Amino acid sequence: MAMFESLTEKLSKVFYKLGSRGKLSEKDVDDALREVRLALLEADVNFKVVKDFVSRVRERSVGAEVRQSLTPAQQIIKIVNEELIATLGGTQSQLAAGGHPPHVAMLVGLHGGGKTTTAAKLALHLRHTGQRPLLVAADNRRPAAIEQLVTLGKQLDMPVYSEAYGALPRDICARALSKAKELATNWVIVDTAGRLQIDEALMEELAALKRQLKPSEVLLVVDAMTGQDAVQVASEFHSRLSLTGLILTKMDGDARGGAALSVRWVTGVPIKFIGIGEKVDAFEPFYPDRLASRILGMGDMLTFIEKAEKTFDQKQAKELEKKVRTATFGLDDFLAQLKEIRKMGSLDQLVEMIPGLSQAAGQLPEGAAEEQLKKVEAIILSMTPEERQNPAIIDGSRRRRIARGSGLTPQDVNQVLNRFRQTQKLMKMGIGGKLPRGLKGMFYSR
Ligand SMILES: Nc1nc2c(ncn2[C@@H]2O[C@H](COP(=O)(O)OP(=O)(O)O)[C@@H](O)[C@H]2O)c(=O)[nH]1
Ligand SMILES: [Mg+2]
Repeated sequence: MAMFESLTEKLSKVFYKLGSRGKLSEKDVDDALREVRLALLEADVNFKVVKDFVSRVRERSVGAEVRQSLTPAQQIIKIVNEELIATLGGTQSQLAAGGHPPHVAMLVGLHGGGKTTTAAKLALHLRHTGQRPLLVAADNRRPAAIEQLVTLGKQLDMPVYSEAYGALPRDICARALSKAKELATNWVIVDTAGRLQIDEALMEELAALKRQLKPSEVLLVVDAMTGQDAVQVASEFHSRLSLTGLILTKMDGDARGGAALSVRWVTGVPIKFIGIGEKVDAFEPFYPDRLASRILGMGDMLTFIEKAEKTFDQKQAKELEKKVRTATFGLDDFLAQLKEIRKMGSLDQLVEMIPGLSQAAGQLPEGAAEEQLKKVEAIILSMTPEERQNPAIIDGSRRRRIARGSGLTPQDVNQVLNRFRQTQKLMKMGIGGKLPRGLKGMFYSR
């Protein structure tokens, strides 16, 4: 989405800078958050939203949320992502079909925001999900408005209820509901009149229609290109009509995106759909998490964070802890852990992302970590199960045999054994932490 390009670029720079550091001081976090704040303001995000957002992220970043499976920079990215999702509404918000059918969705909004186009898009979306919608042309202010909806209906082979220019919206709507029953459609989508600006007469007309139609959805169609104006418009419509949802149109445009990032937080009304083009199929349900990851521009990193947490934090950490406690953690386990890690991707890439390892990795030539891992693996594989479980029995002759078997030297075997013992000791003392740190001990002396 062109809309967030510049914001994404700025945020990426901030995180890149953070990522190049090992440990983060409070000042590092503050500096980064200052830049995040500026980037959001430049993207035209509402200043209150920015203030709230930054303070939530700061609080969590300096708080006690220590996760050993992530680097400090990754932890901040994770927090920013989660708070971005929260700002955008948390979970996906679906259409509500309350009461008996036909369910009514009333589309309201300013002139030119995309109501008529969106009515057709929504009808098509509903049909794709197995519903039977009827479109209603209740915008009686211009003959062209009725004609526009009728034409779209023909294009989509979708029923449209319309009357001659001049009929009153309330009469049109009353007769449209009978028509819906006659056609056995289960949704009625009402395209209402707009104005260039909010005015009292419009609000009264819409409020009266709402009382009459008892819609399960009152959806404000608002142009995301209008920035902070969109937020203002949404607040006013919501205070008069108690909106149930927002549809942001023209998200394909190259505005700065501030409206999209502010409107939910300011109004409390969920964004339900977005329009991403002029064509009738350029329309999607709104997913806060997808937009957040698009804005952050680091889908891969977020996937990694999720995977790493799942792998290390839960299952593995528990098993390891148990083994360490009962002192049965052997080289076999170590090998299994190494293999588990490899499943997640190329080792060099992973090492970059693993806490503690990332700094060390920076000092190594490319491929060195992979090389090291192969050595460790070869050595452990050349041991007997007994040796793996109890490395203390490995004497000089066993060491030479293992070296021959792995094609390496007895010194290499010693190195691996020493580091394993160090790791084991640290783990028993409870300061080695979870696997990634233990792994660090295997590769690099401290
Ligand atoms: N690029 C783009 N154009 C849109 C989108 N939604 C509506 N439009 C255009 O916006 C203009 C106004 O739309 P219309 O449905 O007539 O607005 P209404 O006055 O609120 O009924 C039309 O030219 C539409 O093609 C969208 O998501 N993306
Ligand atoms: Mg219209």
